[in-house]
Amino acid sequence: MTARRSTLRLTMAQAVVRFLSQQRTARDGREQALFGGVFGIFGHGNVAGIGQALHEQRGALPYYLARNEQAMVHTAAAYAKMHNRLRTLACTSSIGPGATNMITGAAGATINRVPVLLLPGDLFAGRRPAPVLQQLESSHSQDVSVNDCFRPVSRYWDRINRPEQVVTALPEAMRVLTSPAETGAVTLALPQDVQAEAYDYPAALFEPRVWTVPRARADRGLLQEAARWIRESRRPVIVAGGGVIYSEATGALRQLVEATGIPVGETQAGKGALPEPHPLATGGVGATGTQAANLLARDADLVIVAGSRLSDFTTASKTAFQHERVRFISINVAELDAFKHAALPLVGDARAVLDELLPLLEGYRVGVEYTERVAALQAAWRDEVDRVCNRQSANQSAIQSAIPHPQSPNQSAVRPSRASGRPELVEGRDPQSAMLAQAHVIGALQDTLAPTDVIVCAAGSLPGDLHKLWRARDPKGYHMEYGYSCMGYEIAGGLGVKMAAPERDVYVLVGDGSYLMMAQEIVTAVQEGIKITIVLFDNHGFASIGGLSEAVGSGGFGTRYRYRNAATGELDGDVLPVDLAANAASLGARAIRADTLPALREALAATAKDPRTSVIVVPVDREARVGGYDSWWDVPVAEVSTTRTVQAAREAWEAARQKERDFL
Ligand SMILES: Cc1ncc(C[n+]2csc(CCOP(=O)(O)OP(=O)(O)O)c2C)c(N)n1
Ligand SMILES: [Mg+2]
Repeated sequence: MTARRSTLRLTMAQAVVRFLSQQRTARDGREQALFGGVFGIFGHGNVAGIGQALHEQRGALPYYLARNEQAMVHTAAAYAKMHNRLRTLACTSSIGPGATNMITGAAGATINRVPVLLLPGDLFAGRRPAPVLQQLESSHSQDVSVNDCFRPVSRYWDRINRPEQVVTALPEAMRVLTSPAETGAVTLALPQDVQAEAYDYPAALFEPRVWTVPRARADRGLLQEAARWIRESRRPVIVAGGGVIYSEATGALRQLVEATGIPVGETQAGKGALPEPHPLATGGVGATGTQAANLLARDADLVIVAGSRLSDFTTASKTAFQHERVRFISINVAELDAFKHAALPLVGDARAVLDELLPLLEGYRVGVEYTERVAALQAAWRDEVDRVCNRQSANQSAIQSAIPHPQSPNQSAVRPSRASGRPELVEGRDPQSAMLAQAHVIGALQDTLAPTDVIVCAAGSLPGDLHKLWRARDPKGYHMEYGYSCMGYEIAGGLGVKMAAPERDVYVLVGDGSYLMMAQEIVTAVQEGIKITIVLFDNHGFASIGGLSEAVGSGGFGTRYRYRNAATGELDGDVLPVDLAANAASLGARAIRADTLPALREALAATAKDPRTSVIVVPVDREARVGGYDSWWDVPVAEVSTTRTVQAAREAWEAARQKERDFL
């Protein structure tokens, strides 16, 4: 007795849109729609397919028009990150350049382990009109398109050559998107002709479906062994990564550290895992970490890693942990991460594992001497931050004398300001008045913003400065994309954050280089009435890479936004006549220029009350940089060179490299 299967006759694109609108995720009994909408830019590769389906099924999923395909993937990734990976956005593009524009965003999402669904259009599966506009031709195969470039940057990749293939492809795509261990970019390449082709789809495909995001538990025996290791340790530290925040394990982490006295250092993605102020919060750890966290890491005999990929920034290129017999315990949903540094692997959800570890540690607490050391380091660091941010007065010289000399060539970020010798830097300003240092602006923002406000950032010198100086007072208040550190993420990401958390105020902190690379999503924010406040740090080029270039002996070559100088042949002429405030205003934002701290505070107060998206342009001194603290980052220096500074940098690099360790 077989009941006739009920079917729906739809185009493949209509089936995709209908299916996506029915997907939900659940964790801890809380359920939500997986997709908050679809971002897109239409072209001939999707307008008649996905575009037609979205139009016909208006109401199923809201559609947002982006300005650049890369940016819309960043927006989706930021939205997903803000939702602790329980929700995301889909992105539709045309074929060819629209599709390949998404590749950078895909790589960013996959590297950061956040879910995004990408639906690039693809060449005709039927092939008759080939070669079509924008087609990549190959003499060895007709089964090639530019969308094959998505393969290495996607956690799941498929090409839908027949309409019925989505019946099996879509559930697989959802499984990967909602898997905490496997998630990243999921790409379904949709040939232009197949998108418009009809098929009798089983109606069951469009039933509401709930994807439970599990809280996997670690092996019981390994948990007990981990508890033994912790009991044996005298100087344990915790490195908290993004996984702690995604799994909503911040409460469990606090309980565990309060019971044991173990201090916490945070990665960029993990900042806010133990919100400040807390007696055991030591701030960022690693290459851009705080002195407190880095000294504790250096001497630790046991490192408990929770939800971190242990990137080179976190491990200071494998120099952060110098105790002769240091061991690692790693709590992670992904085996790939849990086994790094030959760690005792606790493969599981951060919250579930921390919850189960806690009772096994009953009665254990670190020694009094260690607790006192943590407290002393923390207090010293707090003073240092206040000094660097110059909370009392905006006297620039304080910052330069305050910061100890860097430990390595790559951290030689503090050097005397040459502000007095550069009256041309800001037109119309008194050459004697010191230009703001970035750290002062960060201090002013910290003092002004509410704990639940979100700062969004990704590339340049800001991530390092913020990792050190920012006090994250809320687990979702510090949104840093530092897996890919992709210039251009900032504004697009800020849009995604605000869409995910409309109840919070969102502040995008962006350098002039990143801004010039990708500012156009301001228009999308204006179009949608989504308010973000952008603080634009203008230092006429790349302070970060300029500093790095100086550190490797190349003198900041090619990193300044200045005219080519006919006399020298170099880019060391006058500052370019770019008016960033005028640029922002032209895109529809409210634009304010703030040259001083009082002006900045005034601008922040004005924009807080304003429902519009605003850009506050703050000129900052490129040379007034924040230094490194007992840390290092491995950037190899030229082995042979005729330049003296390069030779010196190479020597210093060879010496510093001796500290790198293998953990086997
Ligand atoms: C897409 C992309 N291209 C290049 C880089 C390398 N890079 C890192 S920081 C940086 C300069 C950023 O300049 P800006 O935004 O002005 O920040 P600043 O360094 O001045 O603080 C560059 C080129 C990158 N991270 N991303
Ligand atoms: Mg800059």
